[in-house]
Amino acid sequence: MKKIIILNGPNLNLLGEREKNQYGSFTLSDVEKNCEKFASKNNFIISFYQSNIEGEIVEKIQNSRKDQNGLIINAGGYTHTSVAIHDALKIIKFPIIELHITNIYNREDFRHKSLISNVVNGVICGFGVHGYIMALEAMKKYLDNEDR
Ligand code: CA2
Repeated sequence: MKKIIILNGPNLNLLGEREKNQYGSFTLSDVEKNCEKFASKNNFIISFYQSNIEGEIVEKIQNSRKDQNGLIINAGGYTHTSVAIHDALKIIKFPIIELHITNIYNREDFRHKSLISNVVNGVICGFGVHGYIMALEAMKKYLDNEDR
């Protein structure tokens, strides 16, 4: 069975607790349950990880390189600042999907630049937490076709 890791960056542990008009009222644990449902229907093994610490995310990406088949990342605020996460993603040989709950292009200017978009296969943003399922569907397509 194919293994997919879903990484979430800073502050996403608070999803559903505040800024509900922007991010919706689902919690990260609701999102995880939904992803688990999709995974079991589609014969994937998924693992879910959240950290507020840049270095921990870098280590998780590095450690995934030998035992995963796909990686989905919502790097949160680090999307716009982290050369270290960019560099870690660059070493990955399997498909990577960048994901954002909100449309980062209709928000503040500082969110318009992603430092990771140029080292991923595709980007999903602006579809709320449904984006996580969209990313899994996209990943399924990549893995079925054995692309990259
Ligand atoms: O839209 C996204 O998914 C973001 O990656 C979320 C980041 C933001 O810095 C990016 O520009 C876009 C922020 C995560 C904050 O997460 C919270 C959500 C709801 C409640 C509290 C925190």
